[in-house]
Amino acid sequence: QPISVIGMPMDLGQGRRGVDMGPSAIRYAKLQSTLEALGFDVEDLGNIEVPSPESIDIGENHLKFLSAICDVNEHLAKAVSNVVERKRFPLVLGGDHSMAIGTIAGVAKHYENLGLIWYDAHGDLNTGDTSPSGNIHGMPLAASLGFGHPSLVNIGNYSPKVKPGNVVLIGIRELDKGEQEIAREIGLKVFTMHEVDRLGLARVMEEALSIVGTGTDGVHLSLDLDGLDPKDAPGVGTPVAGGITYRESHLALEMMSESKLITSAEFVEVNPILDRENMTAEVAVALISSLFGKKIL
Ligand code: DIR
Ligand code: MN
Ligand code: MN
Ligand code: MN
Repeated sequence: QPISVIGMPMDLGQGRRGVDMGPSAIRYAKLQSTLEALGFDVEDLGNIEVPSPESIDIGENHLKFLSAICDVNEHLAKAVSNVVERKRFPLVLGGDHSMAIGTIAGVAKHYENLGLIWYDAHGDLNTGDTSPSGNIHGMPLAASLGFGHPSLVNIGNYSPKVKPGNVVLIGIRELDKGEQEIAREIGLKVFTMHEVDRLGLARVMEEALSIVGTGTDGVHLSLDLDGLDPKDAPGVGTPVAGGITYRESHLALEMMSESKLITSAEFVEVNPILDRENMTAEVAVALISSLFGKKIL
């Protein structure tokens, strides 16, 4: 299937500068030529326009930059939706994770029952009421499930985008109080680092793929680079020790590739300012190659 790349230079959803340069860093790490070498037809649609934080009002402190984030996510949703309509695979580069609200809004309206893999150190299950930071990058999974501020929940003019039973979280090792409560309440399937250690990543992926592949008609992958261990992916704004390794992550994406379930993907939170020699963007491109079927032999 042909691939369409969209850059989302979003940094309004969190407090550290530089993540707006993530899409450039991933392109600089040879994304397009790498995918073309695998035999794919790749078009790059460029970046969605995102205002710089200096140029706009931060608004309320528990939902920082709410109105601008909603505006740019509407634009992203339209761009992603157009790609799906053209029967191409949307590959979105970020940018902080608040952009997932737009990506998923653009994808989910084309599926009756979208599956969702949330690969992250964090649950991103906060709402304006539970968030300790007011950073909207900690809220996109909640918003996609229909929880939180109406403006976030209703991006694309419909809600919810996904059902709890079609979602798996992988790599989780930091949940705020309110996030634990909502995860339990709605019965989310969370593969924390405890399960990764206990079962091994292969077993976790088998279970995860069986959940998102049952009764669904498409699966979106939302991969936050901070799901990986900071030793392997240091260029992220909110690193958490004890993460999924580089090798385990390759296995995870190879298994996703073999499953043939994934119909859209985003790779987010790459921050080249915090990185070492663009290593995290290079990891993103390497993982994207595995997702698109790169084999060693
Ligand atoms: C924290 C951090 N749970 C928050 N979230 C992050 O601000 O809501 N998500 N870093 O990726
Ligand atoms: Mn606008
Ligand atoms: Mn995270
Ligand atoms: Mn995240």
